Amino acid sequence: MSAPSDRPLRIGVTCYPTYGGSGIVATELGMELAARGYEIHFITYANPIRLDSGLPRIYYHEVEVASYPLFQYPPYDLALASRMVEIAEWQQLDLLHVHYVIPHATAAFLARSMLREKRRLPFVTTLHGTDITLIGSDKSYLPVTRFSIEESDGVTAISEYLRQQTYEAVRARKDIRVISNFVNCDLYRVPRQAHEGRPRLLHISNFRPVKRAPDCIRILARARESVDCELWMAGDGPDCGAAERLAFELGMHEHVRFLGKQDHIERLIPQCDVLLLPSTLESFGLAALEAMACGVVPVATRVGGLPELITHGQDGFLEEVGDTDAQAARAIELLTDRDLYNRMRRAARATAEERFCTTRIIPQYEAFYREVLGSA
Ligand code: GMT
Repeated sequence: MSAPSDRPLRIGVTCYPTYGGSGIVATELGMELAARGYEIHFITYANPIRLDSGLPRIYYHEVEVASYPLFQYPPYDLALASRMVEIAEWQQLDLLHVHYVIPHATAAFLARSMLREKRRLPFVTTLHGTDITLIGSDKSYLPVTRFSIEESDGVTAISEYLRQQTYEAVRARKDIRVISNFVNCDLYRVPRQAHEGRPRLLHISNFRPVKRAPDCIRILARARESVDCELWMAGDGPDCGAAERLAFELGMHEHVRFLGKQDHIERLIPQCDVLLLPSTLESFGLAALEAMACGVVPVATRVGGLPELITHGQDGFLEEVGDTDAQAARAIELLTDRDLYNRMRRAARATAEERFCTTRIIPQYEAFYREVLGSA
């Protein structure tokens, strides 16, 4: 069977649906492709967050994992592979696109192998970050991570940093195409009017230790020595309690709002001025890009793929991990120097529009699918 050139592709998408940036990117990519005429079949254990299933050409197929007294660990990856096979056959899928290596690329490899005699089912794997830098580099998963990458019909990474890491930490012998994360610049917009109330810092994350969420409280405390500002913390996760406790300890609790998980982050961001991203590591930093598209200037750390997104002093600031004084000083600069702030917010929006808008990035995925189908 050759690559279908006369009709939009039918793609099966697997991601972590409820948690983290990789699921968000997978979901938004699926919706963008569906809007361009593709048929998108999400094969996941739950309905992906941010998925608008009312959209045409979007389908959701739940992966059910049967439990059995013998199974101390129910084998999700096997249930996923079986479901991929089933959906590929029923829906005549052209390819699978899996996000995050473990176990999604491994399950896709299994599905492709199971269908070998009947039909072709190539799969594309997108690397997002911790699948390489944490899980993939851990010795218990390294061999299967390397194998699953090398067996993929096509591999993409969300930044040049992550591509290099995959070669260095996982020693995968595979061509890896860098296709950056993206933002819909029509949805994420600069507000026409300034928001009401005090200047506002924002943090968005899943509050895993890698995000260093409590640093945001320290930055707020230091910034408040110079500016009467407040902090909004959006999202939920393991460090949420620690951040809240620290807010009380530092006497900041009246100046911080914990908002929990947000369905419409594009409505929240424009109500803020500065995004704080003090992470130990970010392979890309999607929250920073979404903020930039809304003209909210990021103060982030000089790690991973962030320098590929943020040009220090131009469209955001980059400081060292843990140096909350330096990060606070940048926030103060932005909140007190109107000219600087206006210049940087325009530059941030321009970066989002000119380099990372869906109109630029989605066609790169479309071309990559055709390439993979042409050569698989
Ligand atoms: O840490 C997260 O936010 C979740 C994690 C994931 O793998 O689900 O995010 C990674 O992928 C995001 C989307 O591509 C990137 O924007 C994040 O930088 C990356 N996180 C890390 O590298 C720690």
